[in-house]
Amino acid sequence: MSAGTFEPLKGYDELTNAQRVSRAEHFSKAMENRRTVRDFSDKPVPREIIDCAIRTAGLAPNGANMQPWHFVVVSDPEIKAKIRAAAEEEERAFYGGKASDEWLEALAPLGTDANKPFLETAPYLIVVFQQSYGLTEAGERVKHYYVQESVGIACGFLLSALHMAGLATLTHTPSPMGFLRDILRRPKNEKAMMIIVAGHPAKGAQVPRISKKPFDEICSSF
Ligand code: IYR
Repeated sequence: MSAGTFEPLKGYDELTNAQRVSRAEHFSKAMENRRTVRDFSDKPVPREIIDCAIRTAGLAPNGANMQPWHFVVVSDPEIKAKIRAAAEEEERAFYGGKASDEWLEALAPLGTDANKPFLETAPYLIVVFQQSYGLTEAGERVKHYYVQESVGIACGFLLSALHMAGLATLTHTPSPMGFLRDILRRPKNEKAMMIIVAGHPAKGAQVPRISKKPFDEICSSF
């Protein structure tokens, strides 16, 4: 076993506490406006925003720095159409009997159904894959750790980056998602975790009126 090499920590500028508080508040306010959007416009988005946001996602803390993720950016209309067709087939099964009544009742206020036109309308689909294990060039397996946690955090970074760049996002999780590995020809060590739809909202887009739990319900202190 060899010990790692170390370098000085950079980037924690000397801010005053007032500046730190102000930054925290600004970020929180900006994130307050992020909503899951289901009504997208086909207005184009510069690809560099998507790449930059994915670079941000790749900075997420993760198990043993294995970076157990892969992001596939889909803008090709034919591939989007294939993904939409396969997702809608799964969703029809979900809404048509697979989902429990309790689950469907929980979803009712969101107004979702098996139609997923945004999978074709939005300019970009980012399909996030988790790598259950790594594969060396020689085809040997490398163990990955805390895969779901790591990829979940990366998705959070990605959603925040896209939002801060002014784009609307939607986390879409057709279930099961095996078709994504086939359509996008990903290797067997990868499993799709979610599709992040990114673009501009349609003009006049509406979102469900939802409330957030009060702070003292989501946080306690000792
Ligand atoms: N995957 C389905 C159902 C769905 C499930 C949950 I939990 C949501 O928060 C939203 C939707 C769909 O995308 O419609």
